[in-house]
Amino acid sequence: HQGHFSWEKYLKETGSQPAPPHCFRQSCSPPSNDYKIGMKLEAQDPRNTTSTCIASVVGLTGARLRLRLDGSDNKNDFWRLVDSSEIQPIGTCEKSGGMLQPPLGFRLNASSWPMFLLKTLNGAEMAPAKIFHKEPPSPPQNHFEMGMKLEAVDRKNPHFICPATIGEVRGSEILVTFDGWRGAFDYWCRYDSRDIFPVGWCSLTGDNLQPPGTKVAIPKSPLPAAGIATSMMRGPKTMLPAIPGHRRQKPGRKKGQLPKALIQQ
Ligand code: MLY
Repeated sequence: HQGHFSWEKYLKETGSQPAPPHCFRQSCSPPSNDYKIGMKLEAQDPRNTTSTCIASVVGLTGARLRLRLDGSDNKNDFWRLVDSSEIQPIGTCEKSGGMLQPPLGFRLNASSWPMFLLKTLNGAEMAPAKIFHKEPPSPPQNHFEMGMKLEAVDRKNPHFICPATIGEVRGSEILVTFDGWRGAFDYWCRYDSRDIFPVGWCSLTGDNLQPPGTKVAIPKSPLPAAGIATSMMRGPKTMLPAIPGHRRQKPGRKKGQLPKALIQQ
């Protein structure tokens, strides 16, 4: 459910533009999610990306799967789009001559892996090949511009997708900033990251879009006729004061001030 957040109203209020869909490495109509809880598949271990592991679907959210590696704990769940290249049907690894690996932090002795694998796959419901989708191609170049709005995964809380703004563009990299939050969740990523989506994505997939935070005032639309008075009232989130190549936030801190990472957001 979308709460009561409306992009239409918010874009008007903030006088901002959504990043056009061709900026993103996402299909123009989101892929269908035909997975079921409990299905098993092969996934790259996010903590050890050279390993292919067995994962179970433990949740479904829009076009994403909440995955847990078999033999791992429940504290390291991760989320993947149904058209991620990091998931594949069971049997794919073996076909290409590879071997399924225990996850990093396998809870049993490494010597019990072959038996564990046998048992975990015995009688398991394997996700059928037809419900996997091909990953969309990367756009040929970075079309993002500072100030454009988007929906982005909060990488510190990856179950959340939130309203965000492009804070800076540098070559193939973009700074994703989270609207209404002070900056602790912001990150740099490539323009073709799978963690960013066009405005309206969550409402198409039925995923839950978080409302903007309330820590930083939402800058009101600078009325064209209002001139200097409104430009002085603008908050730190407007597009004007940002200078390319400069950090939006001061990197240093004063004595006695908590490190940014420790401030409760
Ligand atoms: N610190 C908060 C979580 C904040 C999530 C911020 N995202 C949505 C940008 C908490 O632990 O509740």
